[in-house]
Amino acid sequence: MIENPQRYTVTAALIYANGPIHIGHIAGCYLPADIYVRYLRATGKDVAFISGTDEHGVPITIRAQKEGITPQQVVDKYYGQIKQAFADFGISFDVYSRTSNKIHHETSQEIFRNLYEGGNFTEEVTEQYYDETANQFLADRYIVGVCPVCANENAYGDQCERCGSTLSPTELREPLRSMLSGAKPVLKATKNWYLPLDRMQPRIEEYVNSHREWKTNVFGQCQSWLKEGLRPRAMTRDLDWGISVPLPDTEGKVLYVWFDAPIGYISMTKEWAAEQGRNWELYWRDKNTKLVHFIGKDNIVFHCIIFPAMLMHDSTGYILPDNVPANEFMNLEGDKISTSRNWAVWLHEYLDEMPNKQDVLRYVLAANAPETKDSEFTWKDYQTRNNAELVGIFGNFVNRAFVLTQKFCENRVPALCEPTDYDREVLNELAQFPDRIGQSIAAYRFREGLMHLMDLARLGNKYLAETEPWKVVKTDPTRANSILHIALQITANLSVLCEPFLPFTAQNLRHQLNAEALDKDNLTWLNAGKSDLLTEGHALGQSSLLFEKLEDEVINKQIQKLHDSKRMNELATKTPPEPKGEITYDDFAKMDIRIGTITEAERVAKSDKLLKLRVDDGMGGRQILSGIAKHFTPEELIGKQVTFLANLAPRKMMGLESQGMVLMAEDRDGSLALLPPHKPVWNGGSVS
Ligand code: B3M
Ligand code: ZN
Repeated sequence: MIENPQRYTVTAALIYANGPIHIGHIAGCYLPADIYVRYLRATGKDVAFISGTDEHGVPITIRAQKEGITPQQVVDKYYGQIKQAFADFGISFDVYSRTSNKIHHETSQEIFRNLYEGGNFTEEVTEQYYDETANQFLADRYIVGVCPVCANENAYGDQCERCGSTLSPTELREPLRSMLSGAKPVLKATKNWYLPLDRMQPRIEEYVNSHREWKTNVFGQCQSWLKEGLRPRAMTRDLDWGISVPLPDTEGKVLYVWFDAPIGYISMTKEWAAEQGRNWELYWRDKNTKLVHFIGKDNIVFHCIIFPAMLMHDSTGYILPDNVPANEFMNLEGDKISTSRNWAVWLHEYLDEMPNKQDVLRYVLAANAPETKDSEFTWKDYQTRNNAELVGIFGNFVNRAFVLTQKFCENRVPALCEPTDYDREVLNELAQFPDRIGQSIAAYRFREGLMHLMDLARLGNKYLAETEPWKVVKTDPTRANSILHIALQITANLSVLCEPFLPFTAQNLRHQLNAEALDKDNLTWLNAGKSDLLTEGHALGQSSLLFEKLEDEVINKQIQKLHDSKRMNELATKTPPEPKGEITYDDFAKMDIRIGTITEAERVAKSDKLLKLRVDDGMGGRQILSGIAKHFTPEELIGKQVTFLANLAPRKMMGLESQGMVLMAEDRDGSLALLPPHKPVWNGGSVS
């Protein structure tokens, strides 16, 4: 671990540009990264915060196939959307770029060449599945076959979605068809370049073992890979979407997406540095630079083993990741977040539907971040944390400090007089917070840091509750002023210390404190902890509530939306019932089907299913019992024409006789529909 770095290169995973981002991505990776970087900047550190979209690989081509557009169209569409959502959410990247840029292609090819020339690849000819109709080798995802574990006939070459097994194409019991053309895949020889990780293991092991300070989940995962023994991994693939391999006779091959993607951090740093007139090499080659990768847990091996292996074998001299504080996953309302099942809270939709509530989501996701184990987001918890914590603790304290100052001190910061012992105790406590919060953030314990921040607001509330300035003012106005002075200093400290977590609130609070009229160094992290952030006599700005209470209605709407989308999704995959066996015309002609009108309808006592219907059948009327009470109210049926089976043998139900059966159509979602003729016809008219 680098103890006193001169500068920081902080990266957040390059998400595939094949769909929008959801709260799981944010809680797992982008929010912790942003909190960390904002804290570094606040403490005056030199930091480059790098991210962008990963625009290569099979996930992009799959999406293109699904949407019926080209891979280029896919990445163009999602790059813009993702970048905008991050910006609106206050993720403060220094650069947000893309791996389709020229500089990235060049940088990736250069590193590939460096490794090649250094003798760090092995060439291997292997048999890979090939689609003879599409004239293409097939990525694992494009091969459909029989799962060796559960016999599912629609398993993919990389995974069976029925039983969840991770597979390789040769493990499929039988490769049945190519997703490109439907043809049966055949094996064909092909040459690719491999990173001989087996050979490189000792050096990688030494590197990983020098980082026992890594989070247990991260270190543990690395150890288990190493223990199993690393295997060579192909760094080129037979695919037509990606960066071409910078070697002769490699047509139809591209760099493996996990080779080029992490290099994106480097090429994007180059873009940023060029724009800023800085030297990118300081951020990637200087030993005093601390390199930190924020990612989700599914990317650990690539960032802790494969990328470092590439960097350490490139003789041009790169630094290695100093830390990879990967998080676990965040679940949603009791279920795994799933893009394909549309079980997610999408960031761009949240920003639309909950305007100006970025910090509420940032707060809830940070308070509940999956730092050490999977965690869970629920809208109820979101509501409670907003109402009880942001409104009830943070907002409440700040609001009281402002309102009392307006009331008793003409909205100016009053003087501090001789502090009492209790004042001193509170001020001493206040002085601890910047370090306390900072240490948590620096150690990647963001939940803990946020808890400390809220403790400062709690301290403020407690101080006001115990000193009661609104009472004291009647007998000792000087003392009341002094109390408010301290309360305002706590407020000013909150505005500084909340910034990494709640940047919009920090901005708002600064404005309400009229920070613009203060010396610009006053409200800074380096100054925080002190009790003179606000000068005596300083005029405060106009105050307003920082947070507002969220009513059940708003929350229930979000919950309903989630469940609706899940239902829609389930319905979309449902198929009509299996066909029944053949019948003859005579079989059909035996049925006496007729039209009638329901003239009376009522519930059958003691049954929650049955309705008793009176049907005008043109022959004096009849009684039919129908198990549709859950679908219709009696009132809505009266007067409706229906189709019914007239010659069904009478049956007794709940002691009542049913003379026939009303026919219904069943919809995809299980709801029922009556079958009236398309124009009114006479009762008793037959259907044939
Ligand atoms: N694109 C996987 C993902 O989006 C991959 C991350 C690359 S980080 C260099 O989860
Ligand atoms: Zn399976």
